[in-house]
Amino acid sequence: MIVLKLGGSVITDKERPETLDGEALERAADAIEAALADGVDDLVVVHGGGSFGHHNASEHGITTTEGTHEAGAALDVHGAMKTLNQFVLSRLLERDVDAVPVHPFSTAHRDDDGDLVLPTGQVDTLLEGGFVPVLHGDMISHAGAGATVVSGDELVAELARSLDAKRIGLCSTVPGVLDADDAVVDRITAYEDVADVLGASDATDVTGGMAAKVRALLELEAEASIFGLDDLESFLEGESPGTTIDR
Ligand code: IP8
Repeated sequence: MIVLKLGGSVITDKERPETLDGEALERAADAIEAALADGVDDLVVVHGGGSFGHHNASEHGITTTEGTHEAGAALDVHGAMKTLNQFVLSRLLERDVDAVPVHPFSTAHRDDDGDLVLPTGQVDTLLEGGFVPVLHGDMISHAGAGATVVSGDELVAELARSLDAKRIGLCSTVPGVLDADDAVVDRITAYEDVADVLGASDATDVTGGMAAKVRALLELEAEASIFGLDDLESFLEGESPGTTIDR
């Protein structure tokens, strides 16, 4: 089973609110279509927000730990993410990929410790039925805090754990984690390897950018790859492009 995250910054124009990067999304959908035609099965797709969701969350002061008790605020973020999800689904459906949505707001929550609880029976059953479940960063209920943001990266980590993923891929705007000379770091086995080169993300990102991605992936048993859109097809075909994260 492969868990693939399409970074929000890849499929949207992150500098302009609620703007798709149509060409990039088409390319990602082409790569997924090609991989499925080549016999890849059991694929779960997760996408981030990019210019959808993050701006709304930021305006309402909502993060992964600071919640809201206002339905309007929660639905503002959730609605933006559902809009982007619909774009992703439609590009996949146009290519006869049997993509269906799974909205975390309706299925997941954070417990008293703030830990993500994500039931995966639905995703598993969809996979058995030959579907490609497509999840997304979203709002989720949070014990004691109303509703907070859940990032696509958190969902990837939880799906990979629960469904025992064989491969995890994060398709990013960069060809991997870059070192101080902008060269791709081949392999990361501990956060300290890259702590001094992972700065904060430039644009509004309430869920922490590359540093959070690396930290989340380091907690997983399975090997993960961070790579650019040019390498999406090769990742889906079994190669390990970009940066490999393996603790
Ligand atoms: O772009 C968070 O997903 P991410 C999306 O994967 C929201 O961090 C709701 C801000």
